[in-house]
Amino acid sequence: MIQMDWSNGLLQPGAEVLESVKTLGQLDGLFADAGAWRGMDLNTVVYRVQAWCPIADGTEGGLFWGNTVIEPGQVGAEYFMTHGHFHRQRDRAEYYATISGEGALILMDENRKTWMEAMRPGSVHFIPPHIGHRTANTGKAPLHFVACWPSDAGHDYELIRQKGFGARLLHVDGAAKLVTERA
Ligand code: S6P
Ligand code: ZN
Repeated sequence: MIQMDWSNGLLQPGAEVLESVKTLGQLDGLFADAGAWRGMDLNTVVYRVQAWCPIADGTEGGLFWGNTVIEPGQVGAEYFMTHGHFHRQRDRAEYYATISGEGALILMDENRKTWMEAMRPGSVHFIPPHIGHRTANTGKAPLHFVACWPSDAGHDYELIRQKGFGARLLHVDGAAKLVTERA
């Protein structure tokens, strides 16, 4: 058992809780506007993740629990966002549930068809098998959400690192708009 603060999703640190922080500098190449990225303080924290892994990574039949906090911000017109990934075992699904803030869950199938679901306090999202997923903060406050995924899902970042998603979430005319990448 561990303790979670339901007001923000944060887990009590412990031996089974892994923590990571991603700064702008660690997200080189993620955002479309490289010029805007270079002009920013690269020590700026974009997002933090905690993952409770009570059994070994890769174990079939188990579950992991985690939370993500994405800071508000933009690189050029593009909202602060996570790397995004497919699960290494592509047929593994996942749940996300939003605690606070406003954002978007960006989803992409294996043919690069990309769509989004709005994230708001209380929204619960099912990420189906075979679907790449990334989250972005479209609001002015931190976006907090929790997640639950199979312990044998694994993470495949490579495909998305190389090709990105089929669309980017941009701030256009005062609103969040999913803009399709040109081929
Ligand atoms: C794990 C789950 C989340 C993400 C986190 C950061 O399956 O989807 O905990 O790891 O939101 O995103 P990313 O793409 O950097 O792992
Ligand atoms: Zn995932």
